[in-house]
Amino acid sequence: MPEIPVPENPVPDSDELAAILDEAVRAATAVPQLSLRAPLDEDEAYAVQSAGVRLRAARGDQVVGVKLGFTSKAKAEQMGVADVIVGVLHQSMEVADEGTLDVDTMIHPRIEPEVAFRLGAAVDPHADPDSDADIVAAAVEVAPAMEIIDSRYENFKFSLADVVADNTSAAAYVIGLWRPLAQTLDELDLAALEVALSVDGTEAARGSSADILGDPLLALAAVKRMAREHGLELPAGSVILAGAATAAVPLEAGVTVTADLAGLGRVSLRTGGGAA
Ligand code: OOG
Ligand code: MG
Repeated sequence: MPEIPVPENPVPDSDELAAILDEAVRAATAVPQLSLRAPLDEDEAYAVQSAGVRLRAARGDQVVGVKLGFTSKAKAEQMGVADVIVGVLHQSMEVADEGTLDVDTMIHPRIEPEVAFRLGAAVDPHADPDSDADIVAAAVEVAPAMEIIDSRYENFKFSLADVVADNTSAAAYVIGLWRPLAQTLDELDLAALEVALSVDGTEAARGSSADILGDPLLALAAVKRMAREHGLELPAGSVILAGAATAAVPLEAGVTVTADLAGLGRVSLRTGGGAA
């Protein structure tokens, strides 16, 4: 009797799934949601994310920090997804303040105003798990920021596991002037900054830094917890994006986008690309 052939590896492993998303980035072409081909739980989704981080790192694209997603209601409602998620920022994603981002390298980018922190010292996410005192003390700088997200999925639609696997849609970020955090907290209520996002001078979104977990400083505790749960490191110098303060706005070619976080400062970028 001939042997019945057993299908080889019917469920793709995390490296294979990460390669699909990595290719989608490189080709600037959307792919179907991974969850449509195979069920993906949260741990598997983070395994795909870290396989993708390894692919980038192998190309010399260093990890520079982490970002939170869905820390604001506006974002969670916009995307229909509720839990806070964490992703990884790479060096190649950085755009200089007032710099130019070529949107032709992206699929369907959106932009959102954020608050950024920088760690002056390493934080061990496993040390003192019930306390955030270490990460709050380590966060020495704060800055206005914008994140450019670009889901690798068709129609920017995904499940929670899909978006985690897709490194939380992270695509690019721009950071304004860093300020010392301690001094800033003496002068400003970081939890009550008016946030406005404008495109070519016209307001496109408005919110408050309170929309980020009630207080962007609380993002630090969330980052420590998420790093512990999902195996991320927090070395000195890490950039932390606390999450968007408003819903994200589609990013077109040939515009200037500015985020104004009253009192903290402004940050802007221009977009290149479009039909030449
Ligand atoms: C996921 C990323 C969410 C934020 O700041 O809430 C995020 C997405 O909306 O595609 O970065
Ligand atoms: Mg974001």
